[in-house]
Amino acid sequence: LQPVPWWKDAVVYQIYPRSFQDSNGDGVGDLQGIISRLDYLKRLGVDVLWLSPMYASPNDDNGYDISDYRAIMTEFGTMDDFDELLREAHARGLRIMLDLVVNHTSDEHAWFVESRSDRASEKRDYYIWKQGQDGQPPTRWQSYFSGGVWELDEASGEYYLHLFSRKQPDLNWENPTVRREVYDMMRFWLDKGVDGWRMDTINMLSKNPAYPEGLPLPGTTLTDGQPHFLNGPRIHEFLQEMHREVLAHYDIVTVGETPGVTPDQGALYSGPERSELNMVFHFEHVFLGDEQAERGKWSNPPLALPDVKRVLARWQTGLYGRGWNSLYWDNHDQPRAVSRFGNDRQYRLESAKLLCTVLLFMQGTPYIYQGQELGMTNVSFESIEHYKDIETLNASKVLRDEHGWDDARILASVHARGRDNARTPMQWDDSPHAGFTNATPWIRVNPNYPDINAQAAEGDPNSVWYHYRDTIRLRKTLSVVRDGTFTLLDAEHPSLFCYVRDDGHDKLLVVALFSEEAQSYGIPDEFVGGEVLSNNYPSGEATPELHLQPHQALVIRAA
Ligand code: TEU
Ligand code: CA
Repeated sequence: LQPVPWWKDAVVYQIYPRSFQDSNGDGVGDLQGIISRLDYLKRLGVDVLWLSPMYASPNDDNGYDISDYRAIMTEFGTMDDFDELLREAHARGLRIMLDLVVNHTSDEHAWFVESRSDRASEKRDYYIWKQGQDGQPPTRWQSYFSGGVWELDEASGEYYLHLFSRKQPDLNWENPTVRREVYDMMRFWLDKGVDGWRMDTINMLSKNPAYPEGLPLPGTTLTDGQPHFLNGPRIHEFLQEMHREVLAHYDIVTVGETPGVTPDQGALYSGPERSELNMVFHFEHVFLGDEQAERGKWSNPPLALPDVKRVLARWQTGLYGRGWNSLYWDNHDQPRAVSRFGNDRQYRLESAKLLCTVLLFMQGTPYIYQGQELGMTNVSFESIEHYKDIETLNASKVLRDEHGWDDARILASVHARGRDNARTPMQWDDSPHAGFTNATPWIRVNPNYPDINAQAAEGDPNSVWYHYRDTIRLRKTLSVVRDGTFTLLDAEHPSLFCYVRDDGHDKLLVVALFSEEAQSYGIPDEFVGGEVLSNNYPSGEATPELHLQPHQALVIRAA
């Protein structure tokens, strides 16, 4: 029987360094700021800290455009600061997971500068250069940041590919020298003692070599190229090579960010016998309905709980015994969980705790995003001028200029689904700028920080923070959460999310009411009279008929 790998019992906390804690008064978060908050993270009880990119970058996409993989971003500090952070984290029993961004680099990376300088450059093939035809780009694929994916380089008359911004040219993974450069860079960080990788857009590395045209997208001249660069023909070959060359030689954890995967594909990436990754992030729950919507996520189609339940249940059962799930509601690209899936007005506390319970009792490794443990909410800046995210700024121009949306409609979309919702500064206390900085922050703080901040939370036993701390502790005492089966109950119920975990010895029933209307619910006989292990309300017994309060979530152990 294989020993259980440590990451199956771990809880990961994602830090977006730019917005976590400023230590030197320039309004931008930094590594020394993270070091000053390690004790807070230790108290919360998390095990692994995933740092969003802290490498040298011009910050066109806030660090996801890397200009030197072996240097620290100037704003974040120095390599000595990083070494100190790693040492201080390890001294507290905390592991560090870095962000691997190797589908693309910054256009200011020395490799690209050389590649672009001359068609005969030996680094020309580090990137993807193609001739257009009749003055048109090779394909009309749409970029994730609006516009096309091919940028014309006047000097050579050739186009280079960028699935994201034009300052993020895609690396050419068909080139074995590129792959070797990446593996060397990974060893540089792993030899320092780094404990794992979150792998950015990792299922985009292998493109269909024919670069076929994509399917027309409504309301634009662009096409959907995703079928030709997601989960491409050589992706598993590349990941198995990365595993053989690098990953297999370290006791680390890996999670692939893989938009557009099904559970079956998830099993191919995360199956223990696959020698690829330990788990992946899918996006089916956070992008529900967006693909059918006219303007994608900006149309913000309404969420129906049965659809969310169906997706999560499919991943729980689809990977059971075949792979491993990551569990998340929130990250630096998504709106705040309590605003998207909960009720961030009169039931903010109850629904933030409910989301914690529903997430942490499923099978998989949970990922908590900075501020989620406080029930931080979306922000509603009154003007697009206060937004910083390239995805939002590019999209708002297209929505206005090509689709005629007025400012109010654009702002409503950005308020609901913009990535800056997750990037307003971490709210530490009720001092100016929420204790994030004593300067002007790079992005405005959410004005609700006087009520929602870590200092208030740690001073209030009824806070969301204590529910996260206690639920993390509780989950670790229950091996049924790691090993048990998952069975969804009442799949079609419009407002109740109920599931059972069972490992043959222990059985748990999770009941969560995603509604502000009180509701009754009859529980299976085996749970009647059982111990209530977790409850986000002061009272609630395991009676045959539960009388649930708005956004109440309970965990009952079979008697
Ligand atoms: O995101 C990959 C991705 O698919 C993005 O399009 C994201 O899902 C979308 O913007 C959500 O609206 C990764 C990083 O997480 C993101 O921050 C980067 O901007 C992107 O890759 C490019 O590196
Ligand atoms: Ca700083």
